[in-house]
Amino acid sequence: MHKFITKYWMVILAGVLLSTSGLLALLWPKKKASDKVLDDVDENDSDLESVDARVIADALWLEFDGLGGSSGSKINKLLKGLSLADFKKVSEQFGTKYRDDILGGEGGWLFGNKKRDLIYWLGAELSDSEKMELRKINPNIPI
Ligand SMILES: [Ca+2]
Repeated sequence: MHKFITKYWMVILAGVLLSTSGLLALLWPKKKASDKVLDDVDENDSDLESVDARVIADALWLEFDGLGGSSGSKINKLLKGLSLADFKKVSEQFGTKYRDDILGGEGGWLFGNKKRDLIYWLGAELSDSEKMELRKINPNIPI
């Protein structure tokens, strides 16, 4: 038995870690899915014209679509001053787009990736420090 443990301790440890993390994932309280955050927001509370929401959504897409991450300062400029209702309008104009999470741009449909909404794209394109910066500049943005 002792020999067995010394020989396979890494395998045993990995097994224990895996089953523990699996159990934790099951028991952990579920965070509200990012695509549900805007469900209760009424876009009629927004004064942003649909055409302006469209312009912002298009500019965000232009920034996102490039390979790798986005420039946080450009994203911040686009989202500055938006209310949550404004953001919902922009998000609706943005719609959902395939993201290749390896290359960081549009794509990945070959690998069965899902179409992603604006909140997902923001989370994936910005680094942790850029997200912090965005939250500081506009705490309404739900990322
Ligand atoms: Ca990108």
